[in-house]
Amino acid sequence: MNILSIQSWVAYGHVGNASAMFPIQRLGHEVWGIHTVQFSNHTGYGAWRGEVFGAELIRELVGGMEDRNVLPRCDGVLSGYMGSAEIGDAILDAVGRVKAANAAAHYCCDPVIGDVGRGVFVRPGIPEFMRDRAVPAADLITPNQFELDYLSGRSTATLADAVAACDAVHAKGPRVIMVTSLHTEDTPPDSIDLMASGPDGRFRVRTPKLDISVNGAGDAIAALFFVHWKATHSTAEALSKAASSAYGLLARTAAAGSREILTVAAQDEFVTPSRIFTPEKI
Ligand code: PXL
Repeated sequence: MNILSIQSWVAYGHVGNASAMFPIQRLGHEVWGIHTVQFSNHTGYGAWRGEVFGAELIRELVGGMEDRNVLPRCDGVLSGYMGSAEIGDAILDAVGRVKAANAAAHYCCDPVIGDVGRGVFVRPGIPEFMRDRAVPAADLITPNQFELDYLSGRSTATLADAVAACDAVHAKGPRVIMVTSLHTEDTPPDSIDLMASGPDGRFRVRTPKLDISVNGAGDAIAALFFVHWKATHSTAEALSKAASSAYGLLARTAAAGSREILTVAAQDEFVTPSRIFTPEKI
């Protein structure tokens, strides 16, 4: 498989493409990385240096790949943290070009907007861009609970609310939705749920809640879910594999007390997770 991944890059640590690309490669696939920013480190540190790239650079790189006639071999586009709404436009343009070259390609959008604890952490205009432009163009999306609430215009206190919110978002376009970091009245305090909804059903996995605060885990989960879904077209199998690998990655990170996810040290978890979480049909 060849996946075009358009996300941020950090020199130190693992978020954006520096979180998403290696798991895809470790699973044996090619990933073509276009970076939307290059920062010294992730923004969770409160300070960083570097540059947000312009939309024009992204268009140039896609244009250069078009010149090489490689887009017909692109099986999917993955996007994450966008930096600016103009970059979002360039990403949607890339999706259109890839799909024109290969009708079997899919677009997976991780609609990075914010999180329950932090609120919205992207620039003004990005939340609306995700809701009104990117999500309707996507085949798959991977929101966390905060993002699902925003995209659906609902609040999700119960699992039934989350299902209804997914239905509202399916109606806008995406056929497959994976919800991460889901905490409802049905979730025990020591657990965290992930849910996925697709044409083959709705499923939930429950994993132990780990006592860590890291950035970039969602970027790895989205990448894992997308490639496993592409390989199987099974919502349940993609959810199980993504959740199991992500849990293994985070458990290893928690055990080491690391501020950065241990993408490299925990690499075997991407191929053979230590613990397999089986989805329940809901
Ligand atoms: O994980 C999302 C993300 C992506 N890219 C950059 C970030 C973060 C989260 O902190 O800082 C640059």
